[in-house]
Order: sequence, then structure tokens, then C-alpha cells
Amino acid sequence: FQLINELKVAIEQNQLVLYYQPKLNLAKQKITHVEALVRWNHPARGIIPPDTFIPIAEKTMQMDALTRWVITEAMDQYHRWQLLGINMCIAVNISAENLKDEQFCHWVINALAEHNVPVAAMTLEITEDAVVSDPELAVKQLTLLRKNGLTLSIDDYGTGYSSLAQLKQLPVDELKIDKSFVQKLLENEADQIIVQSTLQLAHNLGLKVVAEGIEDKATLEWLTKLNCEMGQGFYLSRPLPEQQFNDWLGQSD
Ligand code: G
Ligand code: G
Ligand code: NA
Ligand code: MN
Repeated sequence: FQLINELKVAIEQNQLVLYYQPKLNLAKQKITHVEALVRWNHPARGIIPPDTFIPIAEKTMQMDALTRWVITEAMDQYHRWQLLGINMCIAVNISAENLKDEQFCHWVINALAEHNVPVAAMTLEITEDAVVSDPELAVKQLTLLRKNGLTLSIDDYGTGYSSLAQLKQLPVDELKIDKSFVQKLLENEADQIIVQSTLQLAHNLGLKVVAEGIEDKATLEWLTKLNCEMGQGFYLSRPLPEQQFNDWLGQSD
């Protein structure tokens, strides 16, 4: 597959681009956070979605370079928003490979300091799978990152295989309920029960909750009533490139 050889060049030549999807603070009805989602703006093929090239990066040992690019770009974006008077916390997705790499974790902490980005402005989203394969190492790395002030979030919660025993031990701040439980929430009683009990569990463990995959107003209101902290989904906005995101943000308040 041609893309394998091109990905290295893409990272080096800045062909990657970050799109931003807002996370709404449900109590305050304010956009305080975004999730950064990478795309590849390929010179011949146009925008390539991450599902196409993240697995390639994983198979070809390029996740380290890719995630470092994403975090570096997110730090630059943080400052571009600051210049516009916008105070935004940015969440980036890190892969299982990144979490297993001690050098990577130190790099993140140093990079934030070097780029003058407050650690509190950066969230790392980690899937359950990244934890399951080596829980002991994951706990060690997460502890280091969190001790240094980063916010840690468990992504796609409910789709993986982590046990409640593992969840209890994880030094994280936030759970993101997977969109598969949220998209049809009001039509599906089982989803309501799952989301309600996940909120209760998370809150009892001292974790904040983000519901992703909100596609309509009624679902947003239902989640707000149940004291879910944050909401994300197409009802609010799809992931947008910088300029479009800024325009959307300007119109949304
Ligand atoms: O943005 P979209 O819905 O197309 O993303 C599809 C998948 O790609 C999601 O699972 C998302 O987490 C993943 N993804 C998007 N950006 C990144 C990234 O920068 N790093 C990693 N590891 N995964 C990402
Ligand atoms: O795996 P992760 O949670 O990082 O995936 C995030 C992806 O989910 C984003 O690429 C985004 O495009 C997608 N997404 C976000 N909100 C919605 C939504 O409301 N509906 C659907 N179908 N997908 C969404
Ligand atoms: Na994510
Ligand atoms: Mn997710």
C-alpha cells in the first residue's frame, strides 16, 4: 500500500492537519475544551480520515512521530487561541504504543514546559485497550503524567475489556462514555440504564464524565439533567479545521 511509504513524508512535510470538535461544559453551557482529531491532507488524494492511516502508523512504528506531531501542533494552536483571547483546553488521543513508552511520557511533560503551555490545558485521551495489555506499566505512566498535572481521560468507555477492579486503580480524571451508548439514547432504554449507572459509578469514583456522540437536543438535555459534566457530538459540531472552528465558536455565544 502506497500510503505506508508516504506517511513518513507526510509527518515531516506537515501534510497532517488537526480538526477540532468542541466539548460543551453542560452546567455552564460554555465551550471550555476541544478534542483534536488528526487528518491527512494528501497532495493527490485530499483529506484522508485517521481510520485509514492510524492503523498504518501503528503497524509501521510511526505512532511516536505522529503523536509528537499532533501534540506539537496542539501546543501551537493553544497559543494561537490565546492570542485571540480564547482560553481553550485541548484533548489529544494517544495510542497504546505511546503509553508503553517511558520516553514519550517524559517528552510530553518537557514539551509542554518548553512551549509554555500550562499542563492543565492539555488532556490525554487513552482507550481502555491501552491499559488492558499491560495494566501495571499503564498505571505507572499515567501516575507520572497525572503527577505532572496533565488531565487524563479514558476514551470509548464501555467498549473495551477493562474490569471495574482496574478502573478503580487507574489514576485518571475523566471517563468518556462511548458514542454507541449515546447516539440513540432516548430511543433505547438499555442505553439509558447503562449511561445512568456509568455516571453514578464515575461520580462515586470521583471522575468527571464526557458523553460523546450527542446528535440531538433532547439527548443533550437528558445528560445535563443527570449532571454529566461535558457533552460532545454532531448536534453541537462536527470536528472542524481551525478557521471554521473559530467561526463556529464566534457564532455559538
Ligand atoms: O475524527 P474521526 O471520527 O474520523 O476519528 C476516527 C478515529 O481516529 C477515532 O477513534 C479517533 O480517536 C482516532 N484519532 C483521531 N485523531 C487521532 C490522533 O491524533 N491520534 C490517535 N491515536 N487517534 C486519533
Ligand atoms: O474514538 P474517538 O472517541 O476518539 O472518536 C472520536 C470520533 O467520533 C471523531 O472522529 C468524531 O468524528 C466522531 N464523533 C464525534 N461526535 C459524533 C457524533 O455525534 N456522532 C457520530 N456518529 N460520530 C461522532
Ligand atoms: Na478520543
Ligand atoms: Mn471516543
